[in-house]
Amino acid sequence: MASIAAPTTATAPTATAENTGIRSWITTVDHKRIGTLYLWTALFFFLVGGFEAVLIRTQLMQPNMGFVSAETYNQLFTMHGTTMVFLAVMPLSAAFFNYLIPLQIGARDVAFPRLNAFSYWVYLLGGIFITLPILFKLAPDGGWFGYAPLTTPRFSPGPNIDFWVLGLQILGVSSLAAAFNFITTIINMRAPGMSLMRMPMFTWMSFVVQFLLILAFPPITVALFFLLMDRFFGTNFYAIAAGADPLLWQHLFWVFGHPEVYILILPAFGLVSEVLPTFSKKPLFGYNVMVYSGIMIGFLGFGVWAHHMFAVGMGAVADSIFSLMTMLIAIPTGVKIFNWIATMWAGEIRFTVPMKFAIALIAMFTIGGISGVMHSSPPADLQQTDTYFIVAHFHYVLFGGSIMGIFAGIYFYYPKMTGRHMSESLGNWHFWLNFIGMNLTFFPMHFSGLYGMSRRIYTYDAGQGFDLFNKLATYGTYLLVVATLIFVWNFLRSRTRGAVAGNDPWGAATLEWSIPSPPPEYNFAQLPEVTSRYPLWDLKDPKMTEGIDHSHADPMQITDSHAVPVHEETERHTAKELGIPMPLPTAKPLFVATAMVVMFSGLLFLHNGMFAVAMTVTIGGAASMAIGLYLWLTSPLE
Ligand code: HEM
Ligand SMILES: [Cu+2]
Repeated sequence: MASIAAPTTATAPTATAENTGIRSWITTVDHKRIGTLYLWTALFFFLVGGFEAVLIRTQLMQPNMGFVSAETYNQLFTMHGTTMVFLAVMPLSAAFFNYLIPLQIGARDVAFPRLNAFSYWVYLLGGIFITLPILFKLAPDGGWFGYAPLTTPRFSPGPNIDFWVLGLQILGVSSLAAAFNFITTIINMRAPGMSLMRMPMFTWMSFVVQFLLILAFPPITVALFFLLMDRFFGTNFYAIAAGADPLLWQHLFWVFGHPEVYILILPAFGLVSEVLPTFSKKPLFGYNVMVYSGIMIGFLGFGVWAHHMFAVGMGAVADSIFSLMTMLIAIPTGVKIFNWIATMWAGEIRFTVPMKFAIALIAMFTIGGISGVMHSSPPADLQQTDTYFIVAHFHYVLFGGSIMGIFAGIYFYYPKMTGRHMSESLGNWHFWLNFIGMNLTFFPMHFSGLYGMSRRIYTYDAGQGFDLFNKLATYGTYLLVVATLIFVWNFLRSRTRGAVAGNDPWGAATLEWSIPSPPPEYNFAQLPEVTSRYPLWDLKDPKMTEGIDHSHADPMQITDSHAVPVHEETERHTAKELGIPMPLPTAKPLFVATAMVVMFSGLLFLHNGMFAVAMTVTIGGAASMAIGLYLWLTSPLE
């Protein structure tokens, strides 16, 4: 089967002389540790969102089930969608941004390490804030896209939607801060010689995603702010009776919402673009075109939002334009799929677990992409919209695409992050059960949808043609539960029991594999000067890239006096021994994040007539935040 070159007898990797207590995690500003925190937290929320899905599918297993009430069901699908999008997939991508971008570009950390810690803490606290209410049956219940006026106080008087509005507002701060940080990092901190067109494809796709984040979050921030004003201060932004435009929310939300789906998928595209060349022993086919198609997807992604609104009656002109734009975006996406296949073509393929997940992404995402093109046609969409056909479609892209790509990334980078491999045999069990379970869950939904089953209904009558498909989908979900448990076991156990991995266990091409696993705190003892897109292949096996254009320069011509040629570093030191200045650990970002969440939570009291309490908490939070920021910004970095 898969060839793993790792000797199992070598000594176990030890964390260097670094402190590993809980305090060190709370005060860390190291991008690798923050990436690890993101990974664990997001996997936890993935399990929460998955558990909600299991409850949903159990309720839908048979006609007329009474497993949960209609109101609980509303909360379950809303929180399932919200959790998977904002608390699982986005932060799983963020885990890789954090861990990998500095390593791939040959940097010692991100541009603003403390801001990075702040992003994580805001995410964690915002995630807890929006998730806890479900334990009290007070969770948001207006769907993951929270359509106003349904979510205005007139139609949703309880506190449920308050948690959603405030929670998303909080999470948006985290995403924006992180995006500015990564843009600055990628622009300013690349190792000498690492031109833009030599960057690894994961870094490239992440770069595009950061621009999507900073351009897509402002519209939803405005939309949420209006809703917040309507809910807490009695304004009428979304009150139809007072003259509001009933489509205002939908436009603002989907101007964010469609780019958001590319925010969810492009990082996974980036990850498989690292995995496929490694296990095909061939450079990525059409690197330049891959870059341009990623940028193109990002641009076009802002011009298709109203395909979510064909059913609202926008008129023939608008429908036609948005329909055409949507069909156009299939082109750069198709280009990527062809290029991945061409990368594997005639390659020396090794079917490792990450490779299987990467291939599964290509196949499953293509199915979701094709049903997407189907509903880019307004007459077809009018039949499909709000049915299970749509649910089938977006799970093929989100589960079959994002989640498959992220699993490929986890199996691929686990040895780099921990110094040990995950078990291949458990990984294979996970892969196959996951693959079969996913198709069994979501493929039948195409049929129940075309038979007319609406999404977001908590039960249905027998004999409408949906029964069999629902039963299959629920069995598929139970298979996914087994698959996920195997993954969790493998993930936890391999930290201490997995086969030891060296610097470069898979024979990969990029800089992150030139340093020890797990990487020392300072990443690179000496900054490498990059002379090619595939520096490690040039170093170890130049034949692999011979005759292939990969913006290659003479590796002996070092132009930067601080840099050394790319080489393998096998020794592990502390930053102190090497005299490398490291940013000081600090809990101030955590303090500021907490103060900000307290500030937002204060508003919740307004609805219970506790004006004084609300103002005290909100103003207290704001003041603590200001003080925290002052202390943070005036304390020395190193
Ligand atoms: C673990 C396996 C999963 C199962 C069994 C599952 C099942 C479902 C079902 C049955 C619904 C429809 C609920 C309804 O309309 O009444 C749904 C909605 C949704 N799911 Fe999943 N899902 C899974 C994973 C995911 C993942 C990985 C994502 C995203 C990354 C995701 C995102 C969503 C979203 C955004 C909705 C829409 C929620 C709404 O209508 O407001 N799901 N899921
Ligand atoms: Cu869209």
